[in-house]
Amino acid sequence: MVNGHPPRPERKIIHIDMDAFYASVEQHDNPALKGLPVIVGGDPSRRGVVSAASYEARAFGVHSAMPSSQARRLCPNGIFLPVRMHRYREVSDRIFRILREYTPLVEPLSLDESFLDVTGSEKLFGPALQIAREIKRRIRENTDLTASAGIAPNKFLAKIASDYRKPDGLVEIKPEEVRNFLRDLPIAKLWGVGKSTEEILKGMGILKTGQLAAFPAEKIEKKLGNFGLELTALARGEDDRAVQPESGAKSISQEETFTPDLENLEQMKKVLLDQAEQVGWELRKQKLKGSTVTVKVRYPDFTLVTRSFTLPSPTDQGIEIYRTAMKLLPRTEALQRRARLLGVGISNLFHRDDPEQYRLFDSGRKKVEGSVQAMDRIWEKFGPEAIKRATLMEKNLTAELAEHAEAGMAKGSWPRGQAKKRRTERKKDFDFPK
Ligand code: TTP
Ligand code: MG
Ligand code: MG
Repeated sequence: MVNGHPPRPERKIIHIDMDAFYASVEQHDNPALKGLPVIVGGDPSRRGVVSAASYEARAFGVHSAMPSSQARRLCPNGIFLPVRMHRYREVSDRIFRILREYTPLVEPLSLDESFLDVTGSEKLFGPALQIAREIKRRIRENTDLTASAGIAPNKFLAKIASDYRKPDGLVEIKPEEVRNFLRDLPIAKLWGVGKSTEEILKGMGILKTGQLAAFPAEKIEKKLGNFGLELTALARGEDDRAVQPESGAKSISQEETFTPDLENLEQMKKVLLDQAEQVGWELRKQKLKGSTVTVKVRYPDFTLVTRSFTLPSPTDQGIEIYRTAMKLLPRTEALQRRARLLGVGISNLFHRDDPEQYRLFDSGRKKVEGSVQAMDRIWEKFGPEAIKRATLMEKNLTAELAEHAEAGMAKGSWPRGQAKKRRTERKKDFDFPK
């Protein structure tokens, strides 16, 4: 016993992350693309950004978050494909179903990534290493895709371990190996260390986590405050955070980063319409409706704002989400300051078949829903481009829904503290910085 505390039981955490996820799904769905440089993301001629690059494309230096135009210069023979979010979600659902068979303690970080606490599962399924191996095998059998897995006594180390031998990696860091493992790891691999923190630490002569672990904590605290102490703990392999299971989707959203920034209303309208339609499509596919619409803007100086509005009755209609987003946009400074990132999402979700909620819908809305169901069938047949044109031509429908949105604005309420809540919620959607 140290300081009167009983020793903590050793935990077994697995981190699973799919390899080149979106690109691998595309290669799976069209086997002719296997072995080729596949780049999934925004259109190179429309200021798009790369979402995912197959390992073949990475050999040319292409990576996520790079402008697609740059990717095309680096890899002129690359095969550029649009993002098909609904398809990646389908595959992701199948993966998560497998994961939940081994423990209820599954914390999703993004569509392709999660933590599992299997401390209590070892009695049933064998050692954590064996569980991870089996999960990888079953994912491969079930989806024909490869995952990388890391096993460690905490989340931070498990995440580092899964990244260590990508693709198709399987790495365990045992408690007695932690020190050795961290000795030569670059400090940029620590959670939360971005360019500026990296520079500060380098200025102190600290390049590797081993050096940070050995550095007097007070000196780090002087430079970086509490955050410095947290980093020092990580560098020493200490991370007590629990795996936090999450049940069901809390929000559905779309967002995109642009280079150069979006600078005028026309561009922003197009993007928001596109995104709102995708969100609506996703809601209807999952038989969900949502009532709080949120617009998210990142300005060129990287500050992030969100603005939300709660409709009086929930919706799954892209055009209604779009109209609401257009009312929210002027509550940001996107037009004055430009937008590096623009996104729209919906939260407060419930299942469409919930009778309690369905009462809320009036007959006018049902008529509109009929037209949209027809449009969904067009989408299924001809893809999002066709539906976008159809929506833009549907003047009557737009006008009708505009009325609904207008009425919603008048009767709805602005949720307090929404922006703050959203930010914490978003955190779960994002990957940790590498
Ligand atoms: P990642 O797991 O970060 O990357 P990846 O699966 O493509 O490649 P790997 O894990 O083998 O290094 O992200 C998962 C998916 O999330 C990715 O396929 C596409 C999407 N994504 C973006 O849309 N934008 C981004 O900037 C990143 C990093 C990922
Ligand atoms: Mg991945
Ligand atoms: Mg990931």
